Amino acid sequence: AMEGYRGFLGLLVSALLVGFLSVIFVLVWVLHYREGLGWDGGALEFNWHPVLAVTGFVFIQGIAIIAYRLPWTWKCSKFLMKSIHAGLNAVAAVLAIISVVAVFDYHNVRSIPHMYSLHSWVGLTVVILYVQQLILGFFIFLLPWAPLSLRAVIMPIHVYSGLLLFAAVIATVLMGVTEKLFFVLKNPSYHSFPPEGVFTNALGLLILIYGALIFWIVTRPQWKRPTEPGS
Ligand code: ASC
Repeated sequence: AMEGYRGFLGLLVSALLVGFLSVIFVLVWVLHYREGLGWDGGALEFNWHPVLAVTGFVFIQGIAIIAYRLPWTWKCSKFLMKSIHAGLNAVAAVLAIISVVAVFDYHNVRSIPHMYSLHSWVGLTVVILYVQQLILGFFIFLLPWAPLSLRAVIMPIHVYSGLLLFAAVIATVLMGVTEKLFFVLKNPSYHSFPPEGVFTNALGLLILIYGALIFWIVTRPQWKRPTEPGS
């Protein structure tokens, strides 16, 4: 048991480090290589989009996914842990929505068409389904009214949907990074390996590795929260 715990801690610290580094990288990208941050209808406002997507929709969502796996919380009430899981996902949803608002606002000011790219199709779908997952989870699992039989039917769907959405968010971020680099790296162009291109490629890799670590942690049966009778 102690061995399994040490293995868990090593992976948890690795995941948190890689996730935190992803947030640092996206900040360095917009603050150092791009124009910085602001709410001006221009590039400064657009730059909130990657920052909030990576911070909220990737990093915080990843922590929400593994909330039940933290062994020192296993003595906490199930309701408290559900509240933390729901609360982190709610914060992630709000940041994701603000990140989308920033892009729509930027497109409006610049008269750029909305929703033409694959990134936007998958991304908006994922935001809408994520909010739906949050609302369904709130009413079915957090509030005390739903019968156990309904919870038992919905739980596998909730777990599958949550992991699928997390994977789709990461795929969306990789598409977003790629299209942004092709848009902005003109002189020198992306294909000439400029520092911003290499650095932001590394950001994409970090996000993929973060997803891989979260997915590993959450799929180890031995690291699941012990079930209590009647839950
Ligand atoms: C819950 C809860 C669980 C699941 C389970 C579904 O609300 O705390 O562990 O749903 O009852 O099978």
